[in-house]
Amino acid sequence: MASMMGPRKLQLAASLLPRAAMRSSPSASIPLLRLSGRLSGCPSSQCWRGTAYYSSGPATSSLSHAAPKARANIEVNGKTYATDLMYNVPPNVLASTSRKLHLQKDHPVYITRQIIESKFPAPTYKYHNTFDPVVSVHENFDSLGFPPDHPGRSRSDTYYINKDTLLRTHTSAHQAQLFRASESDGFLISADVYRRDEVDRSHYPVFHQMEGARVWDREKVPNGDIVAAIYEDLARLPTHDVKVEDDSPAFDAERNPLQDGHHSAAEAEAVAKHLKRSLELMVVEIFTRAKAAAARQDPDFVDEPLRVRWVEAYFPFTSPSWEMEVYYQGDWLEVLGSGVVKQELLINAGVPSQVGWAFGIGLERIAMLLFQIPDIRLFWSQDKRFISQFVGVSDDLDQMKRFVPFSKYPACCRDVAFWLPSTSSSAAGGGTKASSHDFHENDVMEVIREITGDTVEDVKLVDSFTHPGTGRKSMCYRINYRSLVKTLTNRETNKLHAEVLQAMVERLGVEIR
Ligand code: FA5
Ligand code: MG
Repeated sequence: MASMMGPRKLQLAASLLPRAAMRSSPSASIPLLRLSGRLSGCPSSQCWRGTAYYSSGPATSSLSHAAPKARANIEVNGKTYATDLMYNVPPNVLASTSRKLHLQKDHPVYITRQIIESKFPAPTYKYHNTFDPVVSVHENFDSLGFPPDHPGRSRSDTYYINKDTLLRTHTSAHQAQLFRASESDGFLISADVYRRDEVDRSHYPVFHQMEGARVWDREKVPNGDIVAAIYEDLARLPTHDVKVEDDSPAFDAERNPLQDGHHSAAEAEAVAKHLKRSLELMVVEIFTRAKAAAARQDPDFVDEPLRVRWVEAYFPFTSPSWEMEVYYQGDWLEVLGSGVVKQELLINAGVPSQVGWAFGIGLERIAMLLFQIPDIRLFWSQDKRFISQFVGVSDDLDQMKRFVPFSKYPACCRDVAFWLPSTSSSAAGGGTKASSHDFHENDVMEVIREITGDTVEDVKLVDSFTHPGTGRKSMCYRINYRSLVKTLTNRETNKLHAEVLQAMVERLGVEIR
């Protein structure tokens, strides 16, 4: 999935998880399976895909082979929507719209939201936790200044209900409406968001984000002095003693520009300082709680100092922009995107005299760190062994404990090698230019998710080449089958894999090798 920013490499999965979780156990021996053409064990070094990227090419409007069968009407949260040829929401994703993990008391996503909310107190910040996941293309993209050819708009990245309506890909989709309503100086939104994406332990087609924003009004602050008003508010925020690395200048004319004609340098700098301190206080709270939980469970726990840094970023709806990264088990992990709100957004929302900041953070990503949860599929588990570990925490955050993994079941790897339809080229994975009959890696991921539910831990491209004579492209993906709830027999794995192969032939038009 395209991140909601510009064409930059994403820093993902590998840095996210406890080291132990990144080691897969060697797979059981695998009998020969006729259909797959290729078999292999699953050496641990190959079973983890640490990075993902998306093509920075134009969005494609082609209708992929992977489109679920069109249905005239669908229902989401009690409302009916008419579908059209853009419809591409598979049943399992549609069903997730009713789960709302961020509203389930004692769920780790709920607890993470609670901790973040505690650092952005009412009434300055008003909380919005029940916005509908179905939004317009305008809300999700246009209102935020996404260019028409931004890859995030494509059907290979985004779940469309119809040409004008989609499942929100980020909580920023609600920024404009809240700026327009102007009910409070600040707001927090938590919500489920949807992205067509790869399959691995840190990606799921549904995850949760929290959006925050804070504005000041030139017409309401004393003497119209925004800078003085912001510094006064900054002085009221607590301080912290975590060392934060922040080498970049407040703005940079080329890389991270000030909004000329809208903000003075002093204003942008004041907004940035308030934004950064507010978010640092939040992350300090999260990690202080995570360490306290670890120390309660493990008397030998060694407390390492928290390291946080700010790096320049790009989003169509903020400038200058930054990401916060946290040093975690040997790697820098991106936890949030943020910046000074684009003035066009505030002008279009009818509040031109306001100036402010906004941020967006991934709740699962934080919850995985907070509770040491090794696999994102677990958040969706209704298994008592998962849910029971968090009971009572919402009412008393000091009871928080790290997740104790229940037994891990063996993995079974199967490869699927295939020729692409001769008219296709590939986008993502292969990284070549998209054609009108686009093959996209996300289509493979989605077929696998639809057929196997949550029994696949990850899928990765292990080989691709173009035949020198025919020019046809071959790809090979390794599917790592591992149930969260039981040991899969070879027979069960083979049956699932055969169904995956059949669906790929039927839906993607590939030819199995
Ligand atoms: C956004 O979604 C922007 N809307 C954030 C923003 C809001 C910027 C307001 C400026 C102002 P991005 O795609 O990078 O940006 O996602 C933001 C955060 O969501 C990431 O830092 C990460 O914590 C989380 N996130 C993104 N993709 C995933 C994923 N596939 N799985 C888990 N968490 C994710
Ligand atoms: Mg990002």
